[in-house]
Amino acid sequence: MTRSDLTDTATVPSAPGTSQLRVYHRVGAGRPIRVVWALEELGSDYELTVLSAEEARAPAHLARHPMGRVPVIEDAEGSLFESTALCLHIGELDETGALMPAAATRGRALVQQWAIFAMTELEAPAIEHYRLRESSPEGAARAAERCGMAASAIEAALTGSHSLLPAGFTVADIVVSEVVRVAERVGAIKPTPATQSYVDAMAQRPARVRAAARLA
Ligand SMILES: N[C@@H](CCC(=O)N[C@@H](CS)C(=O)NCC(=O)O)C(=O)O
Repeated sequence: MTRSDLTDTATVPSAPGTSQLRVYHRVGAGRPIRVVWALEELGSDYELTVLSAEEARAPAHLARHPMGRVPVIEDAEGSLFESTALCLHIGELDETGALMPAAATRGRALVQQWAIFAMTELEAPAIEHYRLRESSPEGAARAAERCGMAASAIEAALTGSHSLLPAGFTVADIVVSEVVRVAERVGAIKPTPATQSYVDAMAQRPARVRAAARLA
């Protein structure tokens, strides 16, 4: 892939035109920060393309994501999507293992467990809660109940610390803390002080602050 293949959208280069990795974001989208945060934690070189809503629905982006969504990453081999899958992939690519315990270890399994748990047991019902809030208050309440159970499980895993794994910060903390923020924002949960303290600590990590600034 050459840079000229990528000029169909507004581009904000991260470093002088050398990166093989591109992240697609859309103005106002909440999930791309997960991917950009992981890249910033690793000091990775990447470029950012910010799509308009119209560009996200255009054939060029539908070829990257079948539903025209973000985040998407693209490298010389092609494009990939799903924020959590992207975070796990980025963590795995890093040879230092800074964000991801070694393959086939209990630590790796726990990272995958919490990342998938957050997406399926908290983010999905949180979105359902939001969608049903007017048409079906009972359905919304049931979804919020599921969210509350998931949030309790996360809090129990934290055991007063600021990482899900006892060994420290991993990709799981990126995904889980961002999903907790989504659930709180849509009114599906009210985080306990312990969970809020975790989310606040995650938000203050320099890499997340840089990621938020890049996407602003
Ligand atoms: N499960 C997907 C959800 C992606 C998603 O819904 N992204 C939003 C922005 S945060 C989007 O592109 N929405 C546009 C649309 O729904 O058409 C992921 O985690 O990547």
